[in-house]
Formats: sequence, C-alpha cells, structure tokens
Amino acid sequence: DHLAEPPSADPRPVVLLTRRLPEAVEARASRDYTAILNPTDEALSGLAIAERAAAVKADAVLCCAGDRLDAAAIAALPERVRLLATFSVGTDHIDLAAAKARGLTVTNTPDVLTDATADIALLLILGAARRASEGERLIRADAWTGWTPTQLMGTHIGGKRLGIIGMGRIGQAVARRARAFGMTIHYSNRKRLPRELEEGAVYHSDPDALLAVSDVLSLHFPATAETRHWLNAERIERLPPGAILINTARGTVVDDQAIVAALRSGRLAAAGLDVFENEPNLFADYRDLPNSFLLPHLGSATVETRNAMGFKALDNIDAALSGREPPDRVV
Ligand code: 8YV
Repeated sequence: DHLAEPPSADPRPVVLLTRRLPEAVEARASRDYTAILNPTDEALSGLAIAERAAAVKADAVLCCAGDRLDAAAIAALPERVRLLATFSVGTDHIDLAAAKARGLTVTNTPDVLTDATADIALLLILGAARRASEGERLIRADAWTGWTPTQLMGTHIGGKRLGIIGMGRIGQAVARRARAFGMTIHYSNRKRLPRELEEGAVYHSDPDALLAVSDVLSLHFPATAETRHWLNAERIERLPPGAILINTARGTVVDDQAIVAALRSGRLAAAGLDVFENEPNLFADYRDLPNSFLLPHLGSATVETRNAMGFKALDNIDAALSGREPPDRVV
C-alpha cells in the first residue's frame, strides 16, 4: 500500500566488523551485507563494541580474539544482535555463559588455522632449541665476531620427547610435524585418541605424569577459569631439567613469574612463546631473557589462513542470518 514506509536504502542485514580484516574478507562482507568496517584497525573495548552495534543497528558482530566480550558487554549488546562470529578458534574472550543466557549464537573458525598454528609451534620449538633469536640479535647488534666451534650451541630436537597437552586438531598437527624431525610424541588429553590418530604417541591420562617425560612441552588446551596459570612453579619442577616450553595457546594458561624464574635459573633451557597474558602488555621480564623466543601472536598469521578464517566467519554469518544452522556453532 502506498502509505507503507519506503524501504530503507539498503535492506541487507548489518554486520559489524570490530577489526580491520583482510581485504578479500571485507570485500565479501561488503558485497553481501551492509558491512560496518573499522577503518582504523583500533581495538575497541567490549562496551564500545556494544555501543557501536547499537548505533549501526547490527544484526551480527564479527569479532576477534582481543575483543573482550565479557558479561557486561554482552548485556549491553542491543537485542537486535543475534550472532557473534569470532575470527578465531579460541573463545576465551567471550563470556559464553552470558551469551547463552542471552540467546546469542556464537561461532568460531576451527580447522582452517590448524596448520598455520602448528607451523608456528614448530618454528618456536626449533627457534628455542637452536637459539635462533639469540643469534639473530647478535647479528642485528653487529656483535658477531665470527664463527667459533662452541658459539650458541643449542639442543638437538631429534630423539627428544615432545609432550603435548591438549591433543586436539592443533596438537595432532604439531605431533605430525615433530615426528618428521625425529621427536617421540607423548600426550595428555581429556580422552585418549583412537589408535589410528595416535600414530605411536604415548598417552598419559595424568598431565602431571606427562610433564616428567617432556623434554619439550607444548601447550594446546583452551584458556578457561580452570586452566588459568596451569603451568605454575610446582608443575615446572616436574619437567626434566633444561626442558623447553612452547606456548601457542593462550598466555593465561602459564604463570609468567614462574616461567621467568625458571628461564633465569636454567631450570627451563628456553621458552618459545607466541601468546601472552595481557597482550600486548606482556610480562616485561620476558624481553630481558636471552633464552626467550618471542613472537607477537602470529599463530594464524598467513594470508591464506587469515582469508580462510574470515570466509569461515562469514559462512557462519550467512547461515545464521538466513535461518540455517551455522557450521561452527560454539553456543
Ligand atoms: C588469531 C587465535 O590470531 O584463533 C585464535 O584463537 O588466537 C589466532 O588465530 C586471533 O585470535 C584472531 O582473532
């Protein structure tokens, strides 16, 4: 009827992207939706995200791991928002219980980042064991006075035992790679894997028992209230002397003070860390240690992987906004 409201200029659903995403991802979002981009790449607080979602009348929010969507932020989200699609496999930045109570759908981006993250874990294992970052710093400081037979001798990883805590997709991908370098795999997981997926890895039902055989320990379990500071001083004592710690999971699962003390005393020979508590304001002492190999959360940072993560987040948004079951529903 002619008295009806004129249709708005753009009747497509509104999708708010909290961070700048790869060009191809933003292009697809803008093709299919009224996409509200963040041109500054600035991280917003949870409440600022909620405010922006209200201002633009968002139907879905495409968020990232640094966005702290705690209970207060979720409560502040306008009713209209039906979906939080996170551009990450980790969901520790979202209060899932609050999301569930509020009837929000939450989706993540598993699988597509498994290989990239496992590659970074191997880079950290090799870099930490072979003292790559010390060597690099020497050259950059113009302090290399020449090759010597005993300079920067590291540890051979072949023949060493790799302990993996959390044998999900990423843990298994790390095991496959490490095996190719001659490492023996030991693991701990809530459930033992079927034999065909174990590929000879030795299962330890008690993670504390796994520690005792981990020449290299790599963490691959989610950050939750229960796993906060899981690797503490007492557990470090269970590791073989001179063990190497690798973390590509979340900074909150380790106790920084205890790690730094162990790196200082040599109880840990080295640590390869891609994630930190309070990123980017990491525990400052890490920077001063020669035996810390530090990366700025690069686990999934390849063009291919970040595109695939963005497309997966959009696949979930497409499904949820058209009434289909999103493929990667977490809540
Ligand atoms: C991302 C990650 O770099 O997927 C995760 O959980 O930590 C990384 O892949 C980052 O979280 C992007 O949001």
